[in-house]
Amino acid sequence: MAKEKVQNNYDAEQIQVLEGLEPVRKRPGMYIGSTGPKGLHHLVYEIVDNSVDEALAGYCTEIGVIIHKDNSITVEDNGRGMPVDTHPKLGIPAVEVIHTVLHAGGKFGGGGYKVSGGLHGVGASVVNALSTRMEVEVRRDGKIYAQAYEKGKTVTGLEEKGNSRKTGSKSTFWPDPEIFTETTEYSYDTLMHRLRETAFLNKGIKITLKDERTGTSDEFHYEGGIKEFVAFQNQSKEPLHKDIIYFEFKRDNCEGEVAIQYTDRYNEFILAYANNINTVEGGTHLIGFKSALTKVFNDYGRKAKYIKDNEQPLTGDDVREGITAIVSVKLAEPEFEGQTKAKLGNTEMRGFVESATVENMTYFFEENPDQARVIIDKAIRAARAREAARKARDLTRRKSVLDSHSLPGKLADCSSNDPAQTEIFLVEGDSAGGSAIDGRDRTRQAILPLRGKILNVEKARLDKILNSDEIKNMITAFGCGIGKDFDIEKLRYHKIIIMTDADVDGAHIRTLLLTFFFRYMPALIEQGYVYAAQPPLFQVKQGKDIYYTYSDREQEALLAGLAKNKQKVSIQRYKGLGEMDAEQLYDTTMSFEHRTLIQITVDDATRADEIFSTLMGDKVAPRKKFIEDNAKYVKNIDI
Ligand code: 28F
Repeated sequence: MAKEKVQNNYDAEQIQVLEGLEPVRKRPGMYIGSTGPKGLHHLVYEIVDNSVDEALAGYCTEIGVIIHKDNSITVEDNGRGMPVDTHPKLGIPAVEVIHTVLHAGGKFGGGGYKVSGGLHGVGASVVNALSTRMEVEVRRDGKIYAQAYEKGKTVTGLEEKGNSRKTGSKSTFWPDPEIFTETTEYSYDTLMHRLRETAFLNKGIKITLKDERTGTSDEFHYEGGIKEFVAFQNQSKEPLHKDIIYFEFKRDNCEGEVAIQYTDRYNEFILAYANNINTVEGGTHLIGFKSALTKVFNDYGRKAKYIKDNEQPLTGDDVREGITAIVSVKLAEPEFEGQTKAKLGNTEMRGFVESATVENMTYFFEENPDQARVIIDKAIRAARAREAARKARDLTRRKSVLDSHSLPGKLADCSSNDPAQTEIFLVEGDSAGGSAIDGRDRTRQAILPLRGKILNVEKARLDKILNSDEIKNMITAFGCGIGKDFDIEKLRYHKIIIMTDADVDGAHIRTLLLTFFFRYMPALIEQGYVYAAQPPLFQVKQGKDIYYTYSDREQEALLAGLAKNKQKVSIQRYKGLGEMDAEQLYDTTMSFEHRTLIQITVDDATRADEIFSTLMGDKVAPRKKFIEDNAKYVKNIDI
């Protein structure tokens, strides 16, 4: 009697095949974070990460990314080529498993490990599920194979297309507009920044990006890896010492590398990565790095008698003043924690990074006593300034200027004290400030007039910053303190609206304010409390009708529309807020129903640090280049 064959012990992969990729299309946010622009760009990172893994395994040296005119994307590498042999259990080619089974292609079963991360390696199958079409081409074993999918479903067999002596993988995908309802348009800038970062983090890989919509292209190839990353981040700062400190370290199946260079700045800029993922929430590797720095500075500083025995030890803030550093670790089983899974949890990584950093920093200081002296001196000066700032703060606190119950005289506060309902306008100039005070909604709108330019905090230390009245008035009015004292819960207004003239000076004041917020109250920007008001550019009168327009394009459209009435129009171009009376200023720029506010956000701290240190720093060449590179994005410059 033939034994009845009961097949009911499906393994995980077979169950996944049965389920298909429907779960991904039902809840895409679970797999790529969001279906907005960030999620759209994650699709590219997922595919690129597979090529990066092939490079880290030692088989791929070049990765090419192309944005096509129809906003489809091609990623190509010169690795071994995805396997095409038939999967023993599923009876389909390995390349098809990789693209149709969720969480399949746990890349390297044995020796190597998957180190690049995207959203922690959800892989090509998710990209496939969220694309209307995906075409894959594999070159290996002297042949060219191809297969196509639509919304995650296989639509062709694995076909042989011809012969080739080269090896590698190429994927082209068309993001599904049903999923990416906000936009399916790729940002060259966004991809360029991430691909450059990836090239920095994986030394030796050549990554090219080409935009067929514009003809723009870039190539990133850094044999120096994160050492070149630090040099790049410091290009518009003054380095404090000649050498970029660099060391790498390995243990079992973990590896790490660190690059450090101090500059004349006062802020700290440290990027920490785990498996190429920017752990913006930090984690054990960063904790280990920071504690090692403090230990080495104090040990070496005391031994060299730079720090007297009776003097207080240097704090973490002191030793990190002016630091630019990249800490990058790669490990087999990373544990990502935190709100956005961007915090490394592996406890062993703290000791791993700490001991390597203590050993290598001590070695560098002992081998380069002159550079060590300069670096430690800066930390000692920072400690003294910290002391001075503390005294200044205590002093001002005694005068109770900084805390909120005695508000600065210049502040015209609002009557409501429910932060969620209230907003504060930072207004350039006393005349506009006066109009804003007269025209405002006194229940919900507070006005703080700013007299001219404020201090450029990019090049000033905290004790100097606390001497500026404009800065002190803002700190007091906001009520949430700054730096280490900052407490977002104490913020007195949930909208901070910068209202400056629509001219170059107004833009400069806005930039100075944003530099101050970004350096000393970053959470205000990160959590979306900061806005820029949009004053009108023109007032147009026709008969008794009055119109306001906010851009050249809007102005042209309005004039074209009014031309049909065959009636004279009079046009006034506003040169500054002060030209409007209180009622006009309120109606056009402040009123809840008519105004337009631009919310200030920081998507990428690396980028923001680059922009602020370039624009606000003291090196002219990088600033000139930045402005030339970005002038094309500026809408209305009045030359
Ligand atoms: C355009 C994106 O996806 N490149 C890839 C490889 C190479 C191998 C591989 C990938 C083994 C069985 C899991 C080849 N030969 N570029 C890419 N290149 N995946 S993805 O293997 C997949 C794993 O399934 C590869 C020998 N070993 C590995």
